[in-house]
Amino acid sequence: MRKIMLAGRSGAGKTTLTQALKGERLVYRKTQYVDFTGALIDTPGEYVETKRLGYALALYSYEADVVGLLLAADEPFSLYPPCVTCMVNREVIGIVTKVDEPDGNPRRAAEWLRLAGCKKIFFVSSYTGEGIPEIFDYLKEEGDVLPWETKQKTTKNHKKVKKIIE
Ligand SMILES: Nc1nc2c(ncn2[C@@H]2O[C@H](COP(=O)(O)OP(=O)(O)OP(=O)(O)O)[C@@H](O)[C@H]2O)c(=O)[nH]1
Ligand SMILES: [Mg+2]
Repeated sequence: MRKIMLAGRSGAGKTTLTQALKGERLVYRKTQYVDFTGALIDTPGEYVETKRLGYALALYSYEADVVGLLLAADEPFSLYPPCVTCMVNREVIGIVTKVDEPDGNPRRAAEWLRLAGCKKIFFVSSYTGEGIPEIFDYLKEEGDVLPWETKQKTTKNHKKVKKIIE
């Protein structure tokens, strides 16, 4: 699986998305540091919220193949400057999170991500699992077998996901 670094303001749903991708139980855990474990790089929201730390994010992106900019469907405004994706020389995708939120506006969030420079946008809910397979498909590398591509039982599938991610 290609390595993805997740960035977005605090509460955008980065850590929860990493848990959903790994098939783990969703537990709230404040991210306190840039977490490099496996194919998912989780970052604290403060890096997007603080100008100087934003530059550090651009440096951390060298560790990844893809950068995912997250914006929750219910965020009232975007923190991303126009065309900010040119700050990094990695593919940058937009991920609209919390699409299950009844008061959210996923289309508006997607538009803000497009203005930031994201060409490809995913719509996900870590709560319902919507959009998770599409992210896996996008990050899949030759030789990776995704859980739903086999007929094995769920527990074996979980092990398979862990193997691809870790
Ligand atoms: N409704 C809904 N809530 C979500 C979803 N994903 C995350 N949340 C909630 O949003 C809150 C913040 O989620 P986190 O994943 O911790 O956010 P984060 O981006 O990692 O935040 P920092 O670690 O502070 O940068 C938690 O209360 C989650 O339960 C989702 O898909 N739908
Ligand atoms: Mg977090």
